[in-house]
Amino acid sequence: MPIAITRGVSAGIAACELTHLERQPIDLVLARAQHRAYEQALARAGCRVESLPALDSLPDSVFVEDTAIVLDEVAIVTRPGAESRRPETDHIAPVLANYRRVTFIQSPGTLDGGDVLRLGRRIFVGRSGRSDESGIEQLRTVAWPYGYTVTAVPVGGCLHLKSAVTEVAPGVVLVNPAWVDAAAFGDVRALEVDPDEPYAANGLLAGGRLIYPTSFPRTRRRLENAGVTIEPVDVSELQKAEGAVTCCSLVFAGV
Ligand code: CIR
Repeated sequence: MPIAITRGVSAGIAACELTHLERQPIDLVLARAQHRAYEQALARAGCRVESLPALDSLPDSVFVEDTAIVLDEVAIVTRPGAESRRPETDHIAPVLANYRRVTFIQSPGTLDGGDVLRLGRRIFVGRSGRSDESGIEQLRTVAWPYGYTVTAVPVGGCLHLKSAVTEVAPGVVLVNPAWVDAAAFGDVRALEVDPDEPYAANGLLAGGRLIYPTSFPRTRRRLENAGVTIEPVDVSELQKAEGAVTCCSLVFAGV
């Protein structure tokens, strides 16, 4: 059974990092209800959800994806590009130690899990404002002995690589071509987001279905026409914090 690690929404989320969005008021009660519904969607998809307590002094800590990369063989705790987010990693490392050997990205390298897209044994890392050459090289050093390739990918106009591309079915990616060139991913089928929905490329594949925001109906139609089964979630409040659906969990194979 896959494991999905999540963390409750911080009471301090209003002070989250923002790069491409204007700050808007976030309804904490609604954000927490939406987050619980997201956890239920993960459970319906067949995951065992390990829901960690909110960390009220760390505004972005609901976005656990950025704190680690969990491969079948090893977990790599990141060193997030935003300084305010670095203390989050102290809270994820002991949890992951229950499942995997844990390694750490070391200073001065930076790496956000949101920049890391794994397609089988191929790992792609966005060269974004959050992840640098040293972080990418350190990930490569840990992953290559297990047979993974690690390829840096230029990404622009968005926060992370996975703002621009995610896997929506085996061998199928959903991309915003304005932010990343799908040719980087080689032999995959690439679907494009609707041009009116630039933020629509982030979906979370779990248990054969795609956990996907309700806010992108045009792209959703494209996905359904391509045969993708959608599990809809409303994450409007987390989107105001520049979050999406992959960022709120770490999903990996159980042991
Ligand atoms: C940040 O800027 O770090 C947060 N406000 C949003 C992080 C979203 N994470 C993700 O897409 N993996």
